Amino acid sequence: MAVVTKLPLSSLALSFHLSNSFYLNPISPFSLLFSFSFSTHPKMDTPYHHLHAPPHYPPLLPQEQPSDAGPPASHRKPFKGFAAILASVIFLLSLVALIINQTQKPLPSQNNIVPTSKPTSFSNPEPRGVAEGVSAKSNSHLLRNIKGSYNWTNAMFTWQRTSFHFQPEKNWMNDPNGPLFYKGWYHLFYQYNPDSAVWGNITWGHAVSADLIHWLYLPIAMVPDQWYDINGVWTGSATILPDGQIVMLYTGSTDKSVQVQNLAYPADPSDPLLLDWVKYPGNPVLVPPRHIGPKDFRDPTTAWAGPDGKWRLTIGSKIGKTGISLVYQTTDFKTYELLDEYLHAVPGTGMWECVDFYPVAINGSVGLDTSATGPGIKHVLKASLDDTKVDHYAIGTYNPENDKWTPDNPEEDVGIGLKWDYGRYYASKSFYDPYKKRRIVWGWINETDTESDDLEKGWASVQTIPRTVLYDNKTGSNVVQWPVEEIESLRQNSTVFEEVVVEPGSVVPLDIGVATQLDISAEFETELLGSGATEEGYGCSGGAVDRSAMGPFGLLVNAHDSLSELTPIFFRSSNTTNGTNTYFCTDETRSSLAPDVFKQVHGSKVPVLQGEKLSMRILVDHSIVESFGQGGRTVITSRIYPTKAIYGAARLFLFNNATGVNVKATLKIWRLNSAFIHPFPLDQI
Ligand code: DQQ
Repeated sequence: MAVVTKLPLSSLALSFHLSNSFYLNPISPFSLLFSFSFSTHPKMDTPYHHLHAPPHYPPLLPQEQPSDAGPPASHRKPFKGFAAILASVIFLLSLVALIINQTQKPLPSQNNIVPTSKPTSFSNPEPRGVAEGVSAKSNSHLLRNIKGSYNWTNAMFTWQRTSFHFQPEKNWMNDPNGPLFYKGWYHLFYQYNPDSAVWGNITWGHAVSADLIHWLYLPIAMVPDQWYDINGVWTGSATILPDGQIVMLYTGSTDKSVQVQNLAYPADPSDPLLLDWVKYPGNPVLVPPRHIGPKDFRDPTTAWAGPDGKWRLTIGSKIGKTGISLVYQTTDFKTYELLDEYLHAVPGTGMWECVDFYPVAINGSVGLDTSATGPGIKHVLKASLDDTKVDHYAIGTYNPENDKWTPDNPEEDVGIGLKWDYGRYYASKSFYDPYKKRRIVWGWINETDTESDDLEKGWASVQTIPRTVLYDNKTGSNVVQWPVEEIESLRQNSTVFEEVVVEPGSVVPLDIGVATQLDISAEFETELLGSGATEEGYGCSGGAVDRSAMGPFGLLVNAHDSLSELTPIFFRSSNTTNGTNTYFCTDETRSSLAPDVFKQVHGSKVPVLQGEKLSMRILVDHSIVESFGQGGRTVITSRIYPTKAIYGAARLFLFNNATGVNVKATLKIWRLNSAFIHPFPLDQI
């Protein structure tokens, strides 16, 4: 077991900590002490030479008000109350000063009113694609109130690029499109602007991989060159017919910006690289039905075969504020019949983009082909909500007789219950991998910086690590997502830390050297120090600094040694009158000193079953952090923009901000190699 020693703080730090601790945690004796790991005794699978006595680290204390995630903390703390009163007084004084100031100026006459000027800090705050009715860079409303911009350096921008995630060499990318496995290659297509780092002129970028990790860029597969897609070759899906033929259906934005569905197929099916694509001369094969808005009809799914042998596919739309999923039947993918009934509809959820619909086995560790039905199978319905830019899903039952799907739990229906990923993630798409008999899902990690910063750095967006998806037969209420096993081929030397005790209010460095490319597997046990009294209402919303008896605790990734920049990934439990609730969260509020990036607290409740230890897996790849709680029941992706915790200055820590538990952490941390992601050497074949 690691030795953890408590030492008194230096006098300056002591007064700071004591005063805050008094307000934050009047009862905990531990808040008066400062703990640090004197020696964390890592066990090394490979030799490791940099173990040294760590410097002192103060506990994490509040700095700024984080944003919303999960239920709000119900306990108002004296410090917060005092701060609120102080803020109100300052506000009232400012108001009085403003009124006095205004009364000294002449009032503008009615026809002399000067329009309020927009904040000038961003050269181009309006995201592209909104006018077209599709998502694009969707954070401008979040950034609207942020003042100031940061002096980014090329070194900072360069560091942000990932080493084992898929991203194009340059320019803008959004949704993953038509993933498939064909003649030994995994194909990924993606929404891509070949001309700029902002959304527009959308084509289908194309890359192939033999293992889903190392990628080779191929020439653009489809460009907007027909009246029916001249405003963009938008999102679509592949269906592989039983005879091996590939059918690609995609949305085209026409010369009049009407959304239609088009058919394309490989020009040479014997080409494993599927380099050339032919657009069906009879396109479009589907136009918006009369009751559907011309800009509310997009993103056809992979088709599945029904018991009558006909193919079905579903397309997202909306009627008023109700998100819907239209169902079409076809035998040849050229002519279609629209069914009267929707696959499903949920009031209040708005436009459904990028619908995904597929079966999952109730008992089993393999994925299912999209057409599988029968006993022992449930169906996942996923919609990307245009209004909120969040991917939601629900598990339910599909009736192939009437092509309707019913959620298992109507209170957790699509768009009002589970999120596919609680972080920065959108427009996901799955496919069945017949080679390894698994279902794999891709998602788009979008940026939270400004468009002008994207233009400056010359690229925008990253795809997640492909994840396998399985029904969670332990809980019966969610899926589990897990990075594809091939990611393990990047693992280099690992360091093991066993049973490191992290006491309340402490931050413990994990001396693994540079911490920018990591695969972290961590388990946590807690030892109650007090009575374990019930506390209602704690979630993720207060972030990593909102202390309560049983949390938060976890890891600080991409953390600077001074703790001026850090990204906590943590659990927070509380004993409520209904049992123990556990939340899995990330807190981006201190991830960057730059003011012009949007930073949020993300997370949700995570099911923890009797006898299970709390566990998390984290993939750190420079500015992307993918976190999997309890075996992937709750997943959170972050795109962060550190300014100091980069290159050799990015470090890893354990922290425990709980006031009433000791935390015992056991970790295995692998350094990950970079993936090989380069243009395909087409001139050599
Ligand atoms: N992105 C595509 C649309 C889709 C949206 C356009 C989702 O087809 O609805 O780039 O991000």
